[in-house]
Amino acid sequence: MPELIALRYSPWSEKARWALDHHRIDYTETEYLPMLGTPVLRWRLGRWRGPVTVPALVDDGVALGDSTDIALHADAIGQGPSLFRVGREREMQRWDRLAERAMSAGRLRAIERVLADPVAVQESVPSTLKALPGPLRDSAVRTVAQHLRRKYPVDTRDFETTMRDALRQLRDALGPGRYVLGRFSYADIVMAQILQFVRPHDPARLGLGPASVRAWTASLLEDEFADLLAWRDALYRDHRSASGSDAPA
Ligand SMILES: N[C@@H](CCC(=O)N[C@@H](CS)C(=O)NCC(=O)O)C(=O)O
Repeated sequence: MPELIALRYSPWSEKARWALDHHRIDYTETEYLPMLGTPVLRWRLGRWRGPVTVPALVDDGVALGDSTDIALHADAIGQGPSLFRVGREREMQRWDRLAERAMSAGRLRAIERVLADPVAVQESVPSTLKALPGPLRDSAVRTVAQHLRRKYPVDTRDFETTMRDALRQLRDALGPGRYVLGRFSYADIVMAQILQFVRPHDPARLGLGPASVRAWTASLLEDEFADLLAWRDALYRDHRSASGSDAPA
């Protein structure tokens, strides 16, 4: 059975999970421990140089270390309608790149805000480290957060400009419709994920506590993009049930 190595709360992992669930693929999920889990991740991917990230999917000789590659693989082996539109590959890549930029800006902001709030730091302790004494647990979270900040530097520190630009493009693309490319596709999934950094959807499922939700939320953008938050919530309702699979058409 395919194994997804993922970070429970990460929007990148959710992109892959959503595509796998959409195609009704059975898989197991292993929680990745940032930094400490890197040697094992390298071994699972057979990749000894360069950065390795999650989500990663290991499936019978196939080792994929990128969320979009996992979604394409799910499309190839799974059931149900494709999430990729033939002839619109360039547009899809453009949305994926736009989402990547917005999520990277969101991640940097969220990391900094978590580090500034001791309660959010405590909430971020992975379950495998919960048994450590308090100060050690907190310093483990801080070390990992600083590692992530160094590993994923972003061009712009201006979260709001980057996010606002991406969200306006999303709004224009949707127009009066429901889907970025006319029908439900991977472009909707990736653009829904950027809204995690405006207001996280279903934080309990992702293991995000209240202080972490506050750290991730951008109240200034919440009102301005209330229509897109409603769009995202409807997308989850109609295309991703609690068990993960799409609701019946
Ligand atoms: N382009 C990659 C980016 C994935 C990515 O940025 N993953 C982050 C999620 S926060 C990660 O692996 N962080 C933990 C680490 O780098 O150790 C993808 O789409 O899969």
